[in-house]
Amino acid sequence: MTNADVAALFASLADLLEYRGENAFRVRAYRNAARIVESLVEPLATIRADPSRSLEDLEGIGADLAAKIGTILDTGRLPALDEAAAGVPAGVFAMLRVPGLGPKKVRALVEGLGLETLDDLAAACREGRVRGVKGFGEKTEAAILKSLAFVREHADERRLWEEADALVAGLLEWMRRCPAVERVEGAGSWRRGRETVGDLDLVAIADDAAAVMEHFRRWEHAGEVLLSGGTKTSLRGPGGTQVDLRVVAAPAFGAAWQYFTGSKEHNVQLRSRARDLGWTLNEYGLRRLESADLEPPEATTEEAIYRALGLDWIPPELREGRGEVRLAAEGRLPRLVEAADMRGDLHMHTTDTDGEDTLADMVAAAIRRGLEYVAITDHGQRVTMARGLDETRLRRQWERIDALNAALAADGPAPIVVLKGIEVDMLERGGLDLPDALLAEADWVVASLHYGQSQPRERITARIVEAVEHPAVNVIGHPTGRLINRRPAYDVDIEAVIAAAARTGTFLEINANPHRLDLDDHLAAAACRAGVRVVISTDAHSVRGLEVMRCGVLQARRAGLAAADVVNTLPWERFRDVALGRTSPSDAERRPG
Ligand code: DGT
Ligand code: CA
Ligand code: CA
Ligand code: ZN
Repeated sequence: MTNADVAALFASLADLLEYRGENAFRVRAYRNAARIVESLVEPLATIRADPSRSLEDLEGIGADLAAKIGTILDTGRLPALDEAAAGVPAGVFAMLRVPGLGPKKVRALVEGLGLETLDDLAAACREGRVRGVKGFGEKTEAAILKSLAFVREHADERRLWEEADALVAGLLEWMRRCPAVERVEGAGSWRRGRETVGDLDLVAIADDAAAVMEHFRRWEHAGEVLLSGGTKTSLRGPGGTQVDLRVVAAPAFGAAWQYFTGSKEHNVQLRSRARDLGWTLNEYGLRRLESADLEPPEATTEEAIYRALGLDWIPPELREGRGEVRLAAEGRLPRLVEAADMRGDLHMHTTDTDGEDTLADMVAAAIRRGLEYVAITDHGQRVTMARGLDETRLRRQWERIDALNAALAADGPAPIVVLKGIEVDMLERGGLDLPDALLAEADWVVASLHYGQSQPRERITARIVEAVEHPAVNVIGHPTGRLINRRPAYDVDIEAVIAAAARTGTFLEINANPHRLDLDDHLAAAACRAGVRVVISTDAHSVRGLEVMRCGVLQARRAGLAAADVVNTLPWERFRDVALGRTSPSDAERRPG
């Protein structure tokens, strides 16, 4: 049971008591208890396990609450809550979570209309029955319906990392404008680069925590304040996303930033390592288990915390409890690939198919991004919706690429090499959507599966393995086809695909589009272990689309990949020699400046 779990139980109890119309004093006491527990930085279990301390020493926690917390920690249950819930329709809890509906309103609705579930509530709103209840009008009815639709749409939905990143960037900028803030950083799953992010976590250094909280609540996107304590404030940001801000003193910043970056699993492993070494670790720092009065090691930086535990500093992307602690102990952490390592982008579209920007614009943008080579990979003819290219149109595009390369090299060394590529489609019946002889002339071939995605596992696997084995195919695009939050991967034996890629030297893509990130971190790591090299590609459909390379790099980092594991970190000449081995680029002499 975490502090948050305990707090949630008290908050539910307060809601239920209020719903039942019980003594307002008791309601307030439990609501306060929830707030106090939630804003504690130290785990309740730690305090309780320490024989020299008592839960009752915590401000605002008396004997009764301390006993209830003890019961929760031991049993996971709060008996008073079970009692209060007896006879209350199960749907009441869900109704209490509808924005704008407090316990009193919910009770009026449940009793006035005999509602039992959220669906009942929605139906009552639609049928105009809610406005008949005392205290409700047409406006409230409409507002409830809107809230219900929103809650339903976004329940359990985690934000894509890129969206979360935009929020964090804006929020950090805002918080850094607060004079009381000495330093503020993002933590949690955002910092670890997870493909989706639940809530946002910020850690700040300040002496005047109240001033920081006040500034936070004035953020332009700040919505409902969920919790406001001395060291922690939680509120809803855009789209209902929760943001947690914690304020600590400078000497504990490293410990707090480490703790709130997580992951939970990683922290559990660190704590257990600390215990083995005779320390206790929490968000305040490290203390000697036996002699608490010994001067503790400094906790100002994360490095200091890891160092004190005999570990190299671990990049946040690796902090998932997947063996990184052992590697850090043995000094064997990989040197992870960085965005600055990327030299080429090998999957992008233009206005010739479904891109928004022209060939010339895409190449100009790639030059501005400092890339040494790009492959233009518009869709093959099977993708009719995107006006996929047939042989004639593809050859015409290649002529324009030849001309563009010549123009780029007209006065001195070309700033970039443009490869003549194609994204061929794996046909439903097998085979590719353009002739082999044509593909043999391409500099770079991406093979993707867009149609027949619901075929049985053997069919899908056979189609992809066939493409892997095709002599002209360099890389498999978005190998599993998943779309985050929207569509699961197709049913494919990905291990067979990885094995075939290892056998044939075909590359597998990490598609950097934040909706795809395909291969994901686990599969990219598996591919790498099997000896497959990956290509990180943007699959850009516009100039702006080229920016998502960093999302793909994050995913590769989470997979533990070094630059050497990623083909398009190679400088042009090495890339040409090593990666284009099986095809012959039309002009191997071309060199960027
Ligand atoms: P999310 O928000 O679901 O995408 O994932 P996180 O990892 O950001 O999780 P969150 O926001 O619940 O907590 C942020 C970090 O705080 C988490 O990664 C580790 C730390 N943390 C929170 N609660 C606990 C806990 O009960 N035990 C431990 N060891 N760490 C915790
Ligand atoms: Ca979080
Ligand atoms: Ca959080
Ligand atoms: Zn594409």
